[in-house]
Amino acid sequence: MTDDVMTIGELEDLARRGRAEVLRAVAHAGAGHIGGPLSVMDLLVALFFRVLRIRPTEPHWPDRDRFVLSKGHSAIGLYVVMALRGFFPLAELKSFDAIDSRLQGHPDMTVLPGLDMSSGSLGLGFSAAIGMALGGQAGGHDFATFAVLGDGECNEGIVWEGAHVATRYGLDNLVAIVDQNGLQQYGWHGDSVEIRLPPYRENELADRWSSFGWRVLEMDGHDMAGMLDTLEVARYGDGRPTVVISHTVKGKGVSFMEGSFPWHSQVPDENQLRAALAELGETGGE
Ligand SMILES: Cc1ncc(C[n+]2csc(CCOP(=O)(O)OP(=O)(O)O)c2C)c(N)n1
Repeated sequence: MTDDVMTIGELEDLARRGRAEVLRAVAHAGAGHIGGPLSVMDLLVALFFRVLRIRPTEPHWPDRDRFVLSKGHSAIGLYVVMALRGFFPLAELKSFDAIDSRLQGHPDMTVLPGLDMSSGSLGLGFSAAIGMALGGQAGGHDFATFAVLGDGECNEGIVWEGAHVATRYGLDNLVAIVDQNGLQQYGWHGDSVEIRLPPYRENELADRWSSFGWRVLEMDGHDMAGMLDTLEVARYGDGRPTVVISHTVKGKGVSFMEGSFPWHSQVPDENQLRAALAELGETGGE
């Protein structure tokens, strides 16, 4: 929780600004991911500014809620929100992906305080989150553990091994949130290779998690007010772990990136960056 509770409008504005910072950082580094960080931006703002019990100036505070970005390739989205929240200076975003940076292309907990887990190999971050929730339960701690996964990530077998274990131990202190943006890096193609099919059909993900015994909630991952309501419910379990299916748009916020799988990890050139920033209402330079 922040000390001063921000309004919905202020949170929305932070997400808009966060998207612009993602684009600037990736363009500056000449590498990185865009589609996933943009789809998950509103959620990260909601979590870091309202939902998670954290202290940016005391990142190792033992009672903090644990957070794992299991879809670790969206690291730049997480770094931007952590910087906005005060974990480190915004200026450090310029070092994204440099060899000696704390802000690696995928999160590295050994160099950046505030990260509870390194991630990037899809599925593994979620397993670690389950371990944290188990530790919290065994130690009688009241912190919650949140893990954010991609819908493409849910193609990994280890996700379902974890889903099984979490219900076996009744981990109602665990919240998985699936950023269901309907695209992955490539995935199955439709009538041509330019058309990529969603990793899961409509309702399929919710049914799968439910069949593993999880409580399933759904939300619009771009509706800040609705998200805060849903995440508040998710935080307090009912004996079962909770999954929130967050319906989003890959590349959200920039018309020519939305729903376009090549923008998973494409780097904008100067003109594309200028156009994207203009769409986001950023008048400042690139
Ligand atoms: C085990 C593993 N296999 C493959 C990759 C390469 N990879 C990186 S991102 C990605 C697609 C992930 O899709 P999704 O989880 O839907 O992420 P989003 O659309 O939110 O970016 C893949 C296959 C990886 N990081 N880890």
